Amino acid sequence: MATRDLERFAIADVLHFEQGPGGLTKAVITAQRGSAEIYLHGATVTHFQAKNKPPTLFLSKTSLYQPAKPIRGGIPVIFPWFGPHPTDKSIGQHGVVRTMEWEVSDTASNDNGSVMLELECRSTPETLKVWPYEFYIRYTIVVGDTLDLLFEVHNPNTAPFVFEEALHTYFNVPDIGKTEVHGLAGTEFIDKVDGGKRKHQQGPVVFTTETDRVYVNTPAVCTIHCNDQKIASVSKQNSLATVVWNPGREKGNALADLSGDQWPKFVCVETVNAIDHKITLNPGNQHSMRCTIVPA
Ligand code: TA6
Repeated sequence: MATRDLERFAIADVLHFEQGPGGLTKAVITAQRGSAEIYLHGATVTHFQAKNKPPTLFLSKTSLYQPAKPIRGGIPVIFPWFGPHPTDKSIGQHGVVRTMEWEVSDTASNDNGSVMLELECRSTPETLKVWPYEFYIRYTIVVGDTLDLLFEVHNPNTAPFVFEEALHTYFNVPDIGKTEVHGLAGTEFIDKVDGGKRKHQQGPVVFTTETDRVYVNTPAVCTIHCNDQKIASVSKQNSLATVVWNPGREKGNALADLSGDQWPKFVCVETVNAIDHKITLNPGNQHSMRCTIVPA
């Protein structure tokens, strides 16, 4: 989106656009109650900090900022498939929209001191080659005491389509070894580091090694704790899967855009519809998934 087209969405003293690393455009929000940065590349929120609180989101120091690569950290957006491509493993994982250039469609400064940025993204000839449906997505980000994310998928085709979606949120934690995720006790999960076996969670999720799990039937609030202190909560609507991920030392350091022993500094707790909870969307309909992140 050309800079001159973006200027009409700027809000004096509250929201402006600037170029970040790699020349990628980002929205910089300094609302009364919180600040944020959002790249149009992938609609990736890379920073959120409520007033008088520490930054909530982890962003890798070695992230790439290149048009073909997702940003490592913050909240990459995943659609229309989660994990490997449904039929062709040679196509990259986690869909197409996390590396697309999104358009700004609206901005607003709200009476309660929060600021709204609305982004949109449509299928292109390139996306149709790897996923044969037209789509339209509107993503509304509200920055205040909390970070509120509304992800709306529309089906403009004449046939239904089936999709997966995720807000792949990386949370800052002081030490993954002392981190716990509460809110999933008693639920079933697919253990991706143990051949996809289905297991049951007992107590909070703790991290002693690589952890990559898809919790199914989990609409409830999750809270992240470290050193017995609450860090943040994640509540959601119309999301039935929760993914919890930390790559551990070996895999973390093997990822060039995460290397340098950064792996103990984050946990992903992701708002998802995938695997058991794929969404079938009829022509002309829309599906909305919402996530609200509340720093402690
Ligand atoms: O959400 C967890 C996960 O699917 C893991 O399996 C891991 O691969 C991670 O996402 C990161 O994927 P990425 O493609 O961003 O390297």
